[in-house]
Amino acid sequence: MCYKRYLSLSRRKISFFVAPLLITSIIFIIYQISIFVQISDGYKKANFGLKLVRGTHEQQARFYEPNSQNKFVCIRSLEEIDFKMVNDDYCDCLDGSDEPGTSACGNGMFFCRNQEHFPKSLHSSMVNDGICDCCDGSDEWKNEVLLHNFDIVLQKRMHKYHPPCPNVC
Ligand SMILES: [Ca+2]
Ligand SMILES: [Ca+2]
Repeated sequence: MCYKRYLSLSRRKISFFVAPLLITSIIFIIYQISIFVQISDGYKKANFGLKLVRGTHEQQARFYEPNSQNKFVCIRSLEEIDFKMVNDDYCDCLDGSDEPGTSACGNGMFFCRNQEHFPKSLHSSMVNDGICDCCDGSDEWKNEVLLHNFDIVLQKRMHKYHPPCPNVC
């Protein structure tokens, strides 16, 4: 009789402690799932929903959106130019930021995404120069073939390819 009473009492004690713990755990798990969903949505938007200007990094996307007057503000030199002058193959900004995807500016940089490999930045003079410098071939987007290309055996030996780029990383 005494043992049964003890058992009943300890079950009540256990349920007194377990029930809040269980409820807290469930709330914690739901909270974690909601955070995971928010992060994965943000990741999808950052990587797939964003239309990036050629030659730019995701973190630069906010600079490459037209302002309310449809202007582009040069990132460091701060001139305002028409947004259509971005990547028009003519250097308009003193800092070269309006031509991230061409070789027009002597001080520009081109960003290769090299998806699933290491991304890298190139000097803009390497854009469309007839040599695949990004391993995803994105720097040779014009696919211009030079008149005096090396044969493919020599290209493989030097690990330097001409367009169309074989996308070898
Ligand atoms: Ca321009
Ligand atoms: Ca190149």
